Amino acid sequence: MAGPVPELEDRARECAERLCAADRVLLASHIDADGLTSAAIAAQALERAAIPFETVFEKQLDEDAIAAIAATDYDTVLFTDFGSGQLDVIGKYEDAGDFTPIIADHHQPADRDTEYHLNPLLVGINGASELSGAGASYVLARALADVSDSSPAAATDGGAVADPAGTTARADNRDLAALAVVGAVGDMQAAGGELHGANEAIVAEGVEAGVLETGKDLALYGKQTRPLPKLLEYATDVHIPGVSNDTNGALRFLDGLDLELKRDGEWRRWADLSGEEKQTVASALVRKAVSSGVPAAKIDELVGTAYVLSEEPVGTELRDASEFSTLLNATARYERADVGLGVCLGNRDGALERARQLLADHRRNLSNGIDLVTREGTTEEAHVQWFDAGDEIRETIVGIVAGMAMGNQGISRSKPIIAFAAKNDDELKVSARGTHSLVRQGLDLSVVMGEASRAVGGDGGGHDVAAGATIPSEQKGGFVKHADELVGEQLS
Ligand SMILES: [Mn+2]
Repeated sequence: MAGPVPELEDRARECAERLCAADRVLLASHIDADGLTSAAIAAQALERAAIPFETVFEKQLDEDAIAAIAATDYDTVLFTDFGSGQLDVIGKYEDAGDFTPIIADHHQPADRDTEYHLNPLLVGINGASELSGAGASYVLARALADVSDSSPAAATDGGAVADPAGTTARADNRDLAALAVVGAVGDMQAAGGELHGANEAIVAEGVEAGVLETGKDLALYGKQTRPLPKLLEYATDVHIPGVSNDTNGALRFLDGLDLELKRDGEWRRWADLSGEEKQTVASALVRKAVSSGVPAAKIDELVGTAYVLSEEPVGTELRDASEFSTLLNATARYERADVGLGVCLGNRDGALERARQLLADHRRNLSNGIDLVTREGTTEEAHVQWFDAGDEIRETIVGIVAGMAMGNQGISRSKPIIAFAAKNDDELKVSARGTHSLVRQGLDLSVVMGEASRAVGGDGGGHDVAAGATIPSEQKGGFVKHADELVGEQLS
């Protein structure tokens, strides 16, 4: 049976055969939306193949985490959404006979290889935009269904099935494509509005299996769960004057459309609208953008490909890949991987309620953080501005807060913003955010964070527009000075 990504087929089969030969498997995965969906896909595939397993999650697969894994009784360890970049360390334990690693990852491999290694970068597929960790895990899951003989329908080749999402899709694990798409979307691989490359092949399998629907739709976040006015008000990727960030403006815009906005006293949501009603809103929104002078290229971004999980109830986060991944990230950010995994595995009562609570808490934390930064303001240097949140804002969200606060009263968008938060007793977490306009002028925060942190005995990196570092607490002043100089050189 051909898998969704032919280039990875041989590797996937070798990994799957090795898993089938194991008495039991330790499944280790990263804690984020992609890592959680990777684990959920692998867990279901192992279970269906009747391979006993246990799951552990790590925020970072560092030396200590790998040592702890090696110290368990497991002889076979399946790493998902990490492992490739840590092969130098993992390899030492492999050499010592502690365990056999099997890796399904999409990050840059370290300078060492291993026998059971499934990674798009090894076969010329882009791991940042064409296949996620969940995608790699899905490729493995498909191969596992194929090689494991405990799956009764694996011997048939599909054929005529009345219920496409039924037993055949389960038997060959194609139903897991929906989670693979949530992982890819969570890893920002749908940048530009849609998924590409190997991801597209996975989407096609999900559609065929009856678990996914795709189509052009408004590219706003919250189509399933947000009341219509909030959907428009909170959508700020494409700024539409008089609607975005404008409570009354969004209401006035909708009022002018001659649309049934409420039903039974409740605001309707995008997902509740008929095709015709959606068309009415979308056209009016585009007209409003045009008349407000929004550039054509930005207006194009208002429409994108929506990935709908067709088996999930309408009006829930789980039905929209983007909302689903946001929910998972909220569980990950507060180190509740158990909750995120539970949601992925279909726990619709306890886990889903808990995840919603974590997301609500997360939003409140963000909004409190933004209020705090806006109230206290930033310290301006020649080329950067900064603030120290101490332990008032969690280090896991301080970067998002910094980015969202930019442009608020007193917080300039013409200088990058650097945020400090306590990481532990002697280290600070540093998060830096810029704007796309500053990047066009030469800003590269990945270089700034890397060089300035290493100059004071820390380490860091990231992307041009958003980057981070960890530094010794007493080095804050020196770090700011270095960063300010570096940004000055980049923008000169
Ligand atoms: Mn990933």
